[in-house]
Amino acid sequence: TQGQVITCKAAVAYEPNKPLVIEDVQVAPPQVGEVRIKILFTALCHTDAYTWSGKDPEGLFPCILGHEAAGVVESVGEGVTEVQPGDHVIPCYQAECRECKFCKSGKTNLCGKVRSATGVGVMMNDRKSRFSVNGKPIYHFMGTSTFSQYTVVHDVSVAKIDPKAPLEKVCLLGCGVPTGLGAVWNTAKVEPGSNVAIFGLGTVGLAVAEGAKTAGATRIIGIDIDSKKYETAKKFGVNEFVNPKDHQKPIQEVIVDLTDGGVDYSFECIGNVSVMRAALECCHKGWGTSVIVGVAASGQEISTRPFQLVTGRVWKGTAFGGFKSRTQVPWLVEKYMNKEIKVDEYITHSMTLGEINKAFDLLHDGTCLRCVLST
Ligand code: NAD
Ligand code: AHE
Ligand code: ZN
Repeated sequence: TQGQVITCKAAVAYEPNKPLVIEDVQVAPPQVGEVRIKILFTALCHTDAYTWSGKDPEGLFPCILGHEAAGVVESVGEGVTEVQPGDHVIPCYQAECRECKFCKSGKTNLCGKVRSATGVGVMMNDRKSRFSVNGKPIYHFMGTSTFSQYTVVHDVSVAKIDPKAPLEKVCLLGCGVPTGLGAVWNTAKVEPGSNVAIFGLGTVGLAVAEGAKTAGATRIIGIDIDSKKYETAKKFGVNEFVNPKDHQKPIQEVIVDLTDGGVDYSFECIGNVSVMRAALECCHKGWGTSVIVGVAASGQEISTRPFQLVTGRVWKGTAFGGFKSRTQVPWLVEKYMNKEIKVDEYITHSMTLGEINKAFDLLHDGTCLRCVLST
């Protein structure tokens, strides 16, 4: 198949919110600096649903969504040196080129090399898509497009992993789990003995809890409007639970009262701007730090009294938990293999690519954390 167009099945999003269509898609060979991957497993993340909803200003249609996956390299384009056919890999929506201003800064995991292309659904080389259906181009998504049996990505967006790792599990290390762990370890840098509040107990919030527990946090307060979330959350380290619906007072006041003035760290893992405000305002005066992890829709804005920051609270955000993707995803895979981090526990459902619309329905059902599709 090397050097040839591959025809395979992919789930195409033609329009916002219209059911995805399983199509025969043509996948062009990888060009210079590109890698064609046979995707074996892909999970669904809330961000896929967000873009599909039409609220993402970077959402383009028709496109192939999906960004949390694992597979095997099928072929590589000219100049690709770090992976070869047969390598087991995880596509990384957050690239790492190790050469750009961002990568060299030592201050961020964001990479500037291919972002201008991945934000508009094309490849860097020729600003074109490698996907088409009957000659009509289909946009890429987040530089990954994993809801497809084959995809083409930039070489700076591929992490080569241990071939012994179970791909049906470690696909989760492409987004949600690292994001939560890294928000705690890299972005907030939670110290032992800290009090932590986590808003939203989906996969990302639970991974924050796991990260906080391993960082030695004492009180790990989970906040969710669905009280059923507490049972599962306990297994990830949440040791107190608050449902905002059980209280008359604003949730930030409830947390401040519970914690003698506020928490040391809070995390917003929902994508709701009024909760982002509450998450900041439940932080302790003088040092409390709030990390925004949730993705909010186009047009949404955050607000608070500047006095909140003047009096020492800190507002931050995180993308992929601050992890350097190509370097650290393989390290996270090793941590999983050594049983130092959970992955299996986040997988509540398994289906096939053909059942993807059913899997999206599940995403809005409180019982689903991650649904893994075999392609
Ligand atoms: P999810 O839908 O599984 O979890 C959200 C949780 O929030 C649910 O348990 C829900 O009951 C709860 N919730 C909803 N409204 C609430 C409210 N007002 N108060 C309290 N709880 C509320 O989603 P997920 O997959 O865990 O993703 C969470 C967010 O993180 C999404 O916005 C996603 O797009 C974003 N995300 C960001 C990054 C990043 O790199 N920054 C990476 C992955 C995901
Ligand atoms: N296109 C969206 C932005 C979405 C967003 O913030 N994405 C996160 C990852 S979410 C993964 O589930 C991210 O990494 N952002 C950094 C980046 O460079 O995109 C919008 O709203 O514009
Ligand atoms: Zn995601």
